[in-house]
Amino acid sequence: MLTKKEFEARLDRMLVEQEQLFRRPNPRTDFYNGIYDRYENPVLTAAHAPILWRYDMCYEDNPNLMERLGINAVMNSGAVYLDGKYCLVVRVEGNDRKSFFAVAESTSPTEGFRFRDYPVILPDTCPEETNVYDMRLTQHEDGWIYGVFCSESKDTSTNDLSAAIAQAGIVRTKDLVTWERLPNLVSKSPQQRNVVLHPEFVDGKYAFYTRPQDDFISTGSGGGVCFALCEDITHPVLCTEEVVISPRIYHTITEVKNGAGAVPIKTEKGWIHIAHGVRNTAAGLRYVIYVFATDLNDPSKLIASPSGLFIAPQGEERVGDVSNVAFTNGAIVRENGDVYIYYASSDTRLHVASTTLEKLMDYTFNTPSDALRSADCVKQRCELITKNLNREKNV
Ligand code: M1P
Repeated sequence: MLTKKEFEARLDRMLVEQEQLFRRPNPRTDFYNGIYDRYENPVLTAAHAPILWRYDMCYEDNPNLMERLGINAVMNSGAVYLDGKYCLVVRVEGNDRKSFFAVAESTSPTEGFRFRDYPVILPDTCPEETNVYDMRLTQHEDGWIYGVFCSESKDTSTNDLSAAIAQAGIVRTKDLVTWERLPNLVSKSPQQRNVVLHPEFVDGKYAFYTRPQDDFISTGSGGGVCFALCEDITHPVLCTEEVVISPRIYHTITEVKNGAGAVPIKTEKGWIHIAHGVRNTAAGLRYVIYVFATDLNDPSKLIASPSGLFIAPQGEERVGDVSNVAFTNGAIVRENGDVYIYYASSDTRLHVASTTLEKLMDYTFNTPSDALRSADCVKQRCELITKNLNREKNV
C-alpha cells in the first residue's frame, strides 16, 4: 500500500507525464508520395484517455493507486470542424471490450487533442444494444450534425455465443454535447455496418451509403458499398433499392469486403469518397484505405476509381489488436482546401494524414484504374515507363 505522500507524488507524476503527451509536437515525417503527408506520432492513443476516466483518485478507496477501469484502445473516429476546433468523435474501447464514444478536440488538426471530461452519453433507447462504434459525423444541409454508427446486439436466434447483429444507429446533435437518438436505419439487409449519411438532400430525400451484409463478419451476397434514399430521417426506412456504387471485385483490395468511410467530399468534379477495402491473406484480413468518386448530380454513379490502395498501415501501424488494418471514418476539409484524414491503425490508435483538395482531386481523377489482370497491369506500367524513357531522351 502506498503512503498518502507516495500516492500524491505518483498521481502528480502521472498527470505531468500525460500533460507532456498532450503537448507533444507532431511533425510531418519524411514520407513522400506526392499525395499526402504522414505524421510522426498518432494523434490519439489509449494513453491519451484521461487519468480521471481510469483511476480512482481517492486515497482512502484506492491506496495502491490502481487503474480500476482501463482503456484498451482509441481508434476509428468521426470528424468535424466546429467552433474553431477540430473535433473527433472517437471510438474508445475499455479493457472490458465495450466501445463508447468520446469527443477529443484541438485547435490544431495534427496535434494537441484532448478528450473532454465525460464520454458521449448516448440516449439509451435500445436495451438489446451491447456495443457501439465507428461513428460517421455528417454536417447535413438540414442544419443538424448526424452521427451514424454501428449498433451491435447479440443474435438470440442461435445458440452460437458469438453470433451478433450489426445495425446502423443514428443520433443527431448541434453541438456534440446533447445528442438525440433516432430509430436505427431499416433496410432489407439482415445486417448493416459502415453506413454513412450523405451531406446533402438527393431528389429531396436523405441519402445513405450502406454496406449490406448477410452475416456479422462476412458480407456474403453483399456486393459492396451501396447507395439508397430515405424520405424521413426520423423514421429512417430506405425507400429505394440499395444499388452498389463501389463493388467488391475479385483479386483487388476490395475482394472480401469494403465500406464507406469519411463523409464524401464535394469537389467541382464529383464527390470524393475515402473508404476501406479488405482482402484475405495467409496472415488474415488486410484492411487498407482506398478512394473513389461519384457524380456530383447523381451520387449513385461511379465516375472515378483510382487503382489499388490509398493508405496502407506502415511500420508500427501494422501491429495492434487487429493487425494489418488501416481504417477511416472521418476527414475534415478546411475552407483553404486543406484536408485532414483521420485513420486508425490496427484497431489500436488514431493517426492523421494531410493533403489538399487539389492533390486529392489530382489523385482521384488522374490515377489509372485497376486493370484487373497481371498482363494488363504490366501493359499499364510499360506505358508509364515508355513515357518516362522518352522524356529522358527529349531532355
Ligand atoms: O477490425 C477491422 C475493422 O473491422 C470492421 O470493419 P468491417 O465491417 O468492414 O469488417 C469494423 O468493426 C471496424 O471497426 C474495424 O476497425
